[in-house]
Amino acid sequence: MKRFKTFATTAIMTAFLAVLLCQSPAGAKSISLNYANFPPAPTFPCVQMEQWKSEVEAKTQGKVRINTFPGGTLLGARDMMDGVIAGQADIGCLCMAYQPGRFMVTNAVSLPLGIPDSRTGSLVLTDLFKKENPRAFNKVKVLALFTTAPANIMSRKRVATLQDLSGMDLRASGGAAEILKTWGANQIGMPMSATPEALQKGVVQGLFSSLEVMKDLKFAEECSYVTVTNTVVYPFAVVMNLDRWNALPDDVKTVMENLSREQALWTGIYMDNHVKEAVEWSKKTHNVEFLELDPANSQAWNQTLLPITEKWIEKASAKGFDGKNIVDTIKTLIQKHGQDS
Ligand code: DTR
Repeated sequence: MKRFKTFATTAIMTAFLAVLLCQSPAGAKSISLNYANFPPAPTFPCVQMEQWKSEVEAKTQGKVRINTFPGGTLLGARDMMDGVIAGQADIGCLCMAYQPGRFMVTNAVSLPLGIPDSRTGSLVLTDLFKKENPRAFNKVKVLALFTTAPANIMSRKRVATLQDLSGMDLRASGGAAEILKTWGANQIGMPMSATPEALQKGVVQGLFSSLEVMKDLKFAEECSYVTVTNTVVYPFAVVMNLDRWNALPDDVKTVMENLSREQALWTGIYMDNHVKEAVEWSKKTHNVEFLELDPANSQAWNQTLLPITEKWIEKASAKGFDGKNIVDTIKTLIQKHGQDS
């Protein structure tokens, strides 16, 4: 009997503890949200996801739990937006460059307009979104926006001139893809998550992206050369299923909304520092050569890009957007945020 009593007491205590653990200090049940991401865990979209998770869990004092799914385990790169809309994941991180026509306004930050770093890009994108409130996001709640650092050419062969680039199979998406095409490369589109295999199998000879992947995805093992062009950034969005968002208590919504700008800034600064680290690591560990274009050459490369923005304005206007106004807004925001670092 005594034994039974001890057993019963232990069982009751355990059940009580379990209930306590599922409750916030305020007594409400904990809310569990699934967050999908497409690239592998060490890459920056996943690093920012873990940062956001810790911030939300800390700021809601355990009322919200975020379950993270890196590496496309819940949703893949191109399924992200529709998967979140359909509720397959509560939250998802997407690279808008993988669906260029779908995210016309926000993808305008990947025009060659001179965004110097990820910090500036992330703030420009955040403010552009606030001003334009693009209809492409009507079916989701946007939790955060950020961009990569500017793209550079990572390749197996040395690229010093536009002739070297001519016909070379290189991987890029969205705005960056337009640039590679203009420079005469044979641009091949695919998400970053598919690139390691494509490089290993020789499907592509390199890529055009931000340089932190030299370390995070070990591209320095394949690409012995980097041509520094610092051309365009890739924009990202973190979106949430609208029904799940609407069902959140107001205090949780406030925590998430207040985090939006902070997250853009955190990610931008993390990315810029991490690119520097990856460059040093690539030089030291894999002896990668970094080629800086001389000023005359660099001007020639940039000159070829001038029509891209004009063409984009025409295309956007044909689709009913005020293309010129969007470009002017981005330029003003670059000035604003490029200075306040
Ligand atoms: N530049 C885009 C986005 C990108 C840059 N670094 C990473 C790391 C993991 C996923 C995507 C990205 C691209 O090249 O796809």
